[in-house]
Amino acid sequence: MASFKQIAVDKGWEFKQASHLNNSSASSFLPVSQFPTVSHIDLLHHGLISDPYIDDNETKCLWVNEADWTYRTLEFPRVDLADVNTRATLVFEGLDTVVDVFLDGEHILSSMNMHLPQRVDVTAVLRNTQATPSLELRFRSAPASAKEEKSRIGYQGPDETDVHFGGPERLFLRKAQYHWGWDWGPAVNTCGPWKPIYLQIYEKRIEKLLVRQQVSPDLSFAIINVRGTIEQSSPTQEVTVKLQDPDDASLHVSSVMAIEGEFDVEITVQTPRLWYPHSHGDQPLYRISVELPGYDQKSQLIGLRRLRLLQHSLKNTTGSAFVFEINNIRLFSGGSCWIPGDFMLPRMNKKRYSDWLKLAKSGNQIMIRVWGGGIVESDDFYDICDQEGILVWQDFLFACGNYPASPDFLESVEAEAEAQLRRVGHHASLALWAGNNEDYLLADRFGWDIDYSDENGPWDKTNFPAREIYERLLPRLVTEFGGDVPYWRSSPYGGSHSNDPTIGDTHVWDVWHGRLSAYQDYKSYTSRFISEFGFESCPSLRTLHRAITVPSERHSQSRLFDIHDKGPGHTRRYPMYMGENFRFRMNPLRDFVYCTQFLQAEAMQYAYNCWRREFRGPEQEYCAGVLVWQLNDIWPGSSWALVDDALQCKPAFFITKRALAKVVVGMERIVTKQPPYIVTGYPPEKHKVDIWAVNGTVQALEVRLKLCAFDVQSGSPVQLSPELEEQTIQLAPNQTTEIMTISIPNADTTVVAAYLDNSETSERLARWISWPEPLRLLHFSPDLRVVTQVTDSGDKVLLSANAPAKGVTISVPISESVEDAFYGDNFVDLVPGETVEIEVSSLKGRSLQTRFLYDWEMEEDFEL
Ligand code: BMA
Repeated sequence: MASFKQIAVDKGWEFKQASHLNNSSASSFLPVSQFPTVSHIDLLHHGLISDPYIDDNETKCLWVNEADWTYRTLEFPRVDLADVNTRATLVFEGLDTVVDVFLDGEHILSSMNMHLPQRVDVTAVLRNTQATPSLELRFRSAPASAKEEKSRIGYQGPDETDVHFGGPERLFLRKAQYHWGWDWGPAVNTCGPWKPIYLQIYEKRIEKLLVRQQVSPDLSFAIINVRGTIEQSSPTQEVTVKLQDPDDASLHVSSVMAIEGEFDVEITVQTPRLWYPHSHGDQPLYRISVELPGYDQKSQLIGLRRLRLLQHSLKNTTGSAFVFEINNIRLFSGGSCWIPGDFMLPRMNKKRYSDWLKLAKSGNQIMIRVWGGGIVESDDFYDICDQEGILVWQDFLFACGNYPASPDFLESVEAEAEAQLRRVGHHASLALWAGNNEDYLLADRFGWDIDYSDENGPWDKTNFPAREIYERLLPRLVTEFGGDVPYWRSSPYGGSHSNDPTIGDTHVWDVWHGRLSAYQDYKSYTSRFISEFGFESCPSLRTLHRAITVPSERHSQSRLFDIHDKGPGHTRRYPMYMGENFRFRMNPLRDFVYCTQFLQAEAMQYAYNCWRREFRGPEQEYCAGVLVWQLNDIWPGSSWALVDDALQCKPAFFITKRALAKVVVGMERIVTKQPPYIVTGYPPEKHKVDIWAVNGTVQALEVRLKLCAFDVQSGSPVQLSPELEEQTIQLAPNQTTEIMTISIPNADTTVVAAYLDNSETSERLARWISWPEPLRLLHFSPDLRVVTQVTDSGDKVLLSANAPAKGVTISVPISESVEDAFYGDNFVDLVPGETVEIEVSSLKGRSLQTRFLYDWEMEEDFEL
C-alpha cells in the first residue's frame, strides 16, 4: 500500500530566451533566481533588464513581453514506481501562459490558460526512462499568441476599439488582463511557471473534495456537506471524515463507504460558533479532515456563517436594496478594491498579503473586492481574510472588454472557473462571485447587443457573445460548486442599465473621469452599493523619488512623472479640481504631493460619509456598501490608491478609516439662500449645518454630543446657542441617526467642531470639523502654529494648534531618513483648545515635520 507523496519539482531550474528579438545574453540557459518564477524576475536577477518599475524602463523592457522563453530542469526528482499500482502525476498549479511541456523529450501538455491548474499522468513516461528525465517548458510570447487567437476565433464586437487598456487581443487569451498594462501600471507581460510544480506519487487519492456549509435561519445549527471523489477507487472504499471545533476538540468522526469512488457526508453542528467579519465578532474556524486510510488525507478550514445578499424593496423610494447580511446582521460593507500585488506575481508572498490585508483591517475596512482584471488570488490571501474577518467580493477574470464565447474558449473558461470555485469556494470570507468587471458598462456605453429583458439567449451570435459566459455558464457553475455564495452578473450590474443607481451595484466615475463632476456632487451619485469610485493622488514623496531617479524630472509636469501616472487626463484633472477647491501649488514636488493627497482626501470624505449616512436602518438601506477604487498600488506611481506601493498610507486612507469607524459623527452644510438671480460669481449661502451620527454596533448607544465653533482666521470662539453646546443623544443600532440642523453664526468664516463621547465612560468616539467652502475663499491665521509633541514613550504624537488648521499631516522629513514612521491616523483638522493624539510606530527618536493647508503661504517672501 503506497501512501500519497507530493514532491516539489523546484530544483535545478534554468531559463533562456528562445526567440531572437534582441541580443540578450539569456540566449543560453542561466539559472533561475527563484521558483516558481517568470522571466522578468530572472532577467532582473541577472542584471539583463533594468527594473521596469523605475523611470522609463517600462518601454526598454517591452521586448521581454514579445519574446519566447524556455524553462527546464535537469534535476527532476527520482521516484520509485516499481509497484504496478503506483501512479505518478505531474501537477502544474499555474503556467503563464502559452506553453508546450516536454518530459524526457516527450510532449506531455499544451496549455494556454494561466488560471487553470493542469494534471498530467506521467507514470508511463517515468517508467520508460532509466536516466533522470528533463522537464522542459517551452513558452511562446503571450501578446503574439493572443493576436493569433484573435484571428482564429474572430472578434465579434462592433468595434475593436471598444476595449479599455491593452488591446483587443488580450480578450482572447486566458491570462491576467492587467499584464497588458492598465491605467495604474506598466505593461509587464510576464511568462513562466508562475505557480508551483510538483509530482504526486500515489495509489489512490482524494480528488474533488468540496466542503460547503449552511447555517439555519435562526442560527441554531449548521449543516456541513463534505463530498468528493477518489481517484483509482476500489468499488467500495472506506473514507473517514472528521470535524474539529475551533479549539481542535473532536466533534465528529464517521466512516463511510465511497461507492464507485464517490462519497457524500452531512454533519450537523448544533449551536455553531459563528464566523463574523471583524467588525461584528470573532473568526472561529472549524477543521474538516477526510482520510482514505493508508492512502491519502486532506483537510480544510471552514467558517460557519449565514450569508445572504438581500435585495428587498425600500421605503419611500424605487428600486431595491443590495445588502450583505451575515448571521442575520445587515452590514454596511465598507472597504476597497484590490488590484494584484505585483506584475511579477511569484514575488508575492504570505507576508506581503498579510501586510496589505491587516492594513485594510486597521482602516476599519470589512470588504475587499478582488478585481476581475487580475487573478483569483493565492490561497494565502483568502486564508488571511478568513483569519482577519475581511469579506471578499471576487470577480471572475474578465475586465473592460468584449470577450469571445467560441466553444473552445467557453470550455477553457469553464475548466478555469470550476477550478477556482473548488480552490477558494469554501472560504468563510467569500461573500460574492461577480461575472466580470465593467463588461456590461461597456456594452451600454458602446451600444453592443444588450437587451436586458432577454433572459434566454442564445447570445453567441450577437455582438456581445460573452453574455453566454456571464448569464449561463458562470451562474450554473456557482450553483453547482459555490455553496451559499451568491452570484452577480457583473460589477456593476442591475436595473434598467448596468449602472442603475436604484438596483444592484454601481461604479461611480462621473467624478474624476466621465463628466468631471465636482466631488461635492458625490451625493447625487448615491446608489444601493458603490463597488467602485475613486480619486487620484500622488504617492508619498519618498515613493516618487524611488520611481523617478533623475533629479531634474522630479516635478509634477515632467515626462517621468507622466509615465508614473497612467490615469488618463491627470494633467488637467488635478489642477482643475484643486483650483476649484483650494489655492494649490504644482511645484515643488513635495507641495504637489501634499496638494493632490489633500484633494483626494477631501473627495473621499464627501463620498464615504454621504454614502454611509444613507444606511438608515431596516428597509432604508439606501446605500449599503462602498468600495474605493483602489486599496493598493502595484508600483511606485500616482493612482487612485489609498496606500502607495511602499505601504505608506495616503491621507485618504485615514479619511476612510474614520468614515468606517464604529461610531461616526458627520456634518453637512446646506444651502440656505441662493445669490440674487441677477448677479453671477457669488456662491450660495450655507448658513446651516445638518448633524448626523452613525452607530455601527448592534446595540443602541447613548452619547453626549458636544459642539463648538471658531473663527477661521482669528481662532476666537464663536458663540453657538448655549443649549446646543452639549446634549445627550440616543443612537439606534446599526444605522444612521439624523440629530439636528443648526444655524452657524458668520458661516462663511466659522469652523464648527462636533464630538461624540460615550455617555457612560466619557470615551471620545468620534469628531468632525466642518469648514466653510470652497476652501479657496478662506484666510487662515497668519500666526497659525501647529505644535507636535512626541510622548516620552515614543509611541504617541500630540497635535494642537492656536487657530483652526486644516489637513495637518506629520512625517519624518525625507532629508532625515529614507523611511517614514507608521501612523495610526494622519491628516487631521485642528481647532484651538483641543489636543489630538496619534499613535506612531517605528519613529525611533527621529524628528517629525508638520504640514497643513496653505503652510506654503506662510513662507517669508510669499505673496498672494
Ligand atoms: C475602473 C476600474 C479599472 C480602472 C479604474 C480607474 O473602471 O475597473 O478598470 O483602473 O476604473 O480608471
